[in-house]
Amino acid sequence: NGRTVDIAITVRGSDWYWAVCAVMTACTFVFLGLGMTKPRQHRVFHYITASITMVAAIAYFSMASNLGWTPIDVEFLRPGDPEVRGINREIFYVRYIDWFITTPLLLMDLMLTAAMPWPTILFIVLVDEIMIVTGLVGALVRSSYKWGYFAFGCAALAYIVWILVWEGRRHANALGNDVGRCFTWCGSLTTMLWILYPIAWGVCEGGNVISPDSEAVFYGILDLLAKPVFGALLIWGHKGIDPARLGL
Ligand code: RET
Repeated sequence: NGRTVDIAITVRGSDWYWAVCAVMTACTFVFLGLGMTKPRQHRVFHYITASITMVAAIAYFSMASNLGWTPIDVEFLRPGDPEVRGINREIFYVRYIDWFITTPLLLMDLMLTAAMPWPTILFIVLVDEIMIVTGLVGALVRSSYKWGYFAFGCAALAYIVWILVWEGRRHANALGNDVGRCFTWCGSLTTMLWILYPIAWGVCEGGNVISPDSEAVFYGILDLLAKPVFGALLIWGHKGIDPARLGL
């Protein structure tokens, strides 16, 4: 008669997921609509940014519908004791599918703004994908090896932050005041927010310190700032900038 302890099946949490889904959907249409007012050659950043909120809208649709998650054992009360199987937590793997698509696009927004060389763009996207995949694998691993994956992910993030705050800023400032200002605003927002994601992971998927309802709020606020608010700031910042100046 093994006993399984289930925790935190969200009820009210779903409303919040629907609300974020609605915001992401609305922003997708706004970003695309703003793009339609411009000639095709001037729509690069509208298309990239709208794709980001579009993917997020679908991910939030999944989570609001209580899909895209799997139960993972996070605590063993008495390891090896067949009487107690442990405590499991709902791990939303759909977040990582979202991030795998959207974080490279967010970096493309920033790297293209700074007119970075293609080899750097390619490499930062690859490192970003490593960061997301290590986060996913770490979230699914039951043992404390999960923190090994977490460490690899943090190393990847450190590289990304270094490229953004050092190389990126230098490149953007060389392109003029307007480009420099746009990159500094959007790059700083990104740097501050992205550092909070591993902290959220540590107290949710990693350490199981806060409940899945709190996780929904934590990641939700981060996602709203990192996608729609970031996107609005970026598109606004590009208002007076001719993409031809960035080699686009
Ligand atoms: C993980 C865990 C492994 C270590 C690190 C992580 C960082 C994740 C980040 C995610 C950013 C997501 C964004 C989503 C858009 O809305 C995978 C949590 C460093 C930085 C910007």
